[in-house]
Amino acid sequence: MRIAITRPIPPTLAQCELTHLEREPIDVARAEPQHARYEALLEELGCTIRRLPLRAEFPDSVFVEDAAVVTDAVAVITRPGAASRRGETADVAEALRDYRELAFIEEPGTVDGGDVLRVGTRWFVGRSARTNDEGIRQLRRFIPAEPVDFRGCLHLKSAVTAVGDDRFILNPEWVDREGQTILSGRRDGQTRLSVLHVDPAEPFAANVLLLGDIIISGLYPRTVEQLVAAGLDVRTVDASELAKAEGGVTCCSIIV
Ligand code: CIR
Repeated sequence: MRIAITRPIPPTLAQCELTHLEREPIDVARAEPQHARYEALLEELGCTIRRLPLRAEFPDSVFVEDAAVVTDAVAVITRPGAASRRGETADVAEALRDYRELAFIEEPGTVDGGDVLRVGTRWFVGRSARTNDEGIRQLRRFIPAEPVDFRGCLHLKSAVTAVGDDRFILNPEWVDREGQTILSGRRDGQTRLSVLHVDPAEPFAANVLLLGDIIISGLYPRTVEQLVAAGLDVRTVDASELAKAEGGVTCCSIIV
């Protein structure tokens, strides 16, 4: 049985951090039922939802993924790169204590969970404005994550996520050839991973959540077609309001 840790959307969501997007109005009344349907889909795919308390003082707190990275052995509680988000980790740590030993990223290290990717047995960490070299050094004490550079988007998982144990989906505009070589395992004789590309008209479509089926935002129909054509089972959710806060489908849960 898997646990999915989630958190309600705060009424302050419109004051969220934004890096690559222009601020546009966010309709919290519309975001709430979208989030509820996302939780319902996680339940349908076998998860028990553990909902953390609503925290209006943290506008980005619905994006729980950034506060922790969970492996089979440990839960690494992050130190988020955005100062406004650092207080989000306390509730997440409290909940994860029930399932895993805890480890902590400490100052001056910063890591956002959105930068840490698992594909099968391999782990990657994106070097970003949120995840610094010291954070990566600390993370690697617990998780043998291979550093990957990217550009043009907030988190590594905005650019690439797993669609199977040996396959990932990528926006090639945001991860250069060197990064793609690391991901595919061609450099170190690692387990070879194969790659699908997002449709070029849907740059944000690489953020999918693999839970047996693949969960993807309904905003990306062309990429959905490609995933289906590749023989994958795909479930779409309406995540339009959270996308305006620079969040995708992986960000709203921590799967244990
Ligand atoms: C932020 O900038 O931190 C939030 N507005 C969005 C975080 C999305 N999280 C994720 O991709 N893991």
